[in-house]
Amino acid sequence: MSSIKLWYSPGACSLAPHILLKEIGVDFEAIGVEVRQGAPEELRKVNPKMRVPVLVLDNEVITETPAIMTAISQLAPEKHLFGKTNMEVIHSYEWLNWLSGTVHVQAFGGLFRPARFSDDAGMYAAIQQKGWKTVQECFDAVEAGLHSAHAVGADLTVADPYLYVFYRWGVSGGIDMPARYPKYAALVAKLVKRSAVQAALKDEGIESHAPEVSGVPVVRQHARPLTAD
Ligand SMILES: N[C@@H](CCC(=O)N[C@@H](CS)C(=O)NCC(=O)O)C(=O)O
Repeated sequence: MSSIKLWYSPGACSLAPHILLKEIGVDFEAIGVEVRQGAPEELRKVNPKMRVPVLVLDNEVITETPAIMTAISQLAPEKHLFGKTNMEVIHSYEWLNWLSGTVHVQAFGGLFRPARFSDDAGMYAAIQQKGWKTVQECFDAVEAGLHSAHAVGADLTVADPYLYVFYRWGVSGGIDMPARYPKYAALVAKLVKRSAVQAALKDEGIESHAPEVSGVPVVRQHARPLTAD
């Protein structure tokens, strides 16, 4: 592979593949754009869907986070980023599909981007309220679905950095994540110790939003649900 490029936006879902590229230790170019107020026009030439992340391997353009994670994993099969056994691979895809389709698009999409769900601006508040409720239901499901410091198996897989993205968004939204979701917080506390995570955060110029090792959260705020990351 002679050229690897990742289009990302600071703190967006693209943080997950950004971390994975650091994990596998390849040289790549990280191209930052800001999408909070909508994707910039320059993104259209590489992804007509106007979304990050976008991975470009030589001349091959890959969009959609689960596909991008699959491509990164295939660059370093020895890292077993989808797990070591067939069942771990299956569970990794189970997490990816749910995180991408339900947690991101349905829950946070309703909260941050109500215009995707209705052309009637009068509906936005109701859509955001439902999105906020769904976010918390999803976090309850994450907490119930975690049984160790990793989402799948005994080591890091693609599910861990993807879960981290939504943990950060939960903190940004004012949820006391360590108090309400201690297993989720423990996964994040362990994850952020990795040099790959620290390097990706530094590149993106963002805070970790991770709990202190002691379990005392860095951020304690009252619920402030209707803000975008
Ligand atoms: N289905 C896509 C969703 C990507 C997506 O929605 N990315 C957000 C950032 S987290 C984005 O680019 N938003 C720009 C916009 O909505 O204009 C994936 O899984 O990669």
